[in-house]
Amino acid sequence: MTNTTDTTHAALAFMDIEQHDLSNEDINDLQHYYYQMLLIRRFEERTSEMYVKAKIGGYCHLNLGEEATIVGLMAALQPEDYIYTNYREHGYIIARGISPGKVMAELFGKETGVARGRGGSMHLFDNDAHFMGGYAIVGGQIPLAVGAAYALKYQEKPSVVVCQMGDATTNIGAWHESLNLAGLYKLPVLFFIVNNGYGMGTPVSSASAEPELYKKGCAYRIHGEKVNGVDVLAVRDAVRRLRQRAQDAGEPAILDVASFRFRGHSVIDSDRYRSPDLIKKGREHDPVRMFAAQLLDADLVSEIWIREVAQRVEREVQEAIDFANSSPDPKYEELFDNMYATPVPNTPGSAEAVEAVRINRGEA
Ligand SMILES: Cc1ncc(C[n+]2csc(CCOP(=O)(O)OP(=O)(O)O)c2C)c(N)n1
Ligand SMILES: [Mg+2]
Repeated sequence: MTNTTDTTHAALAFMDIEQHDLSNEDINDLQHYYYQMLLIRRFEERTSEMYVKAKIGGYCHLNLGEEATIVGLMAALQPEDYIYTNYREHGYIIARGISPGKVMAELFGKETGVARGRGGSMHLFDNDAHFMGGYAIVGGQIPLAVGAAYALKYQEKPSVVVCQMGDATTNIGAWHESLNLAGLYKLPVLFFIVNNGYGMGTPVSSASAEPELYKKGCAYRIHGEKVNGVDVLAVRDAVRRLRQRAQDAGEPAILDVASFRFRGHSVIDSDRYRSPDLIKKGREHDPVRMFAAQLLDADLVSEIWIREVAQRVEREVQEAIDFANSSPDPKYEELFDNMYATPVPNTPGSAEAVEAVRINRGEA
């Protein structure tokens, strides 16, 4: 049987783009998808550069190659919907409309960041945008997303929850417990699996007894589908349909989104477990370039327009970096504020903790 689950050459064939009929599409939407994908691409490329310059500390995972997956998902959501993600989430919050400057500032650990510099790359959050984070513990977001879907159903609100996660996360116990409750209570939640074929260096087929991930809800009677994550319109349409179903019928669903990660797991992974040939062929499935070709073929944009978007994006990402660079660090006197919602006995108070920081910095 052909294995289309790991990122193999066969899986890449599944990522060939369909020829869509674009005549019924709103051209402004299509142009906006292209702009957002390019913005995420350049944001991530520059993020990688900023990491090497030590402007960003800690872990950092990029969305390079997954731009169509992200923009397709976000294009199908409504403002009232809620989004929970894993740690590979920079592009999602940008596609949700948060300014790249606030995101870059968060990566730099600055006070002007989306989590006031306390979260960093893996904990992006914006309450107003219903962007509920950014979780570094694999699968940590899943029970929370299902809980939120339960709350929405209980309150009879019409919105849905998207739980973005990676392929390897389908092997975590919390997913199965969460699927059970989502199936049992018919919760409006969409499990959006970004299937880039690997959990760090481990391919799907070495980690999952059922390598066709969209089937993993069958024990809980949860519907699943697979879609080409390189094709922004295919992702958008699949999410729209499953979102509507979740809203109307309270039917949860799994969407297995075949994607290709252009680089290693994180910025410090040298990606030796994938063959150079596979990486080269995978990068040929470039969602940004392929969408540009579609728009040009259909005469919906010109080469000049493509160049202008590139210039605009270049400028906006540079502005984001400048904003992050010139923003203040959080005050270290406040670093221990907001750690707990309510007072907790035997934890150091802010004053003692600040004193410890002063001693560490040689200021005491
Ligand atoms: C509970 C837990 N176990 C292990 C890790 C280490 N870890 C971080 S990311 C990762 C792989 C997850 O892969 P996947 O779900 O496919 O997401 P991707 O990184 O490919 O987007 C692992 C094992 C962790 N953060 N949390
Ligand atoms: Mg993965």
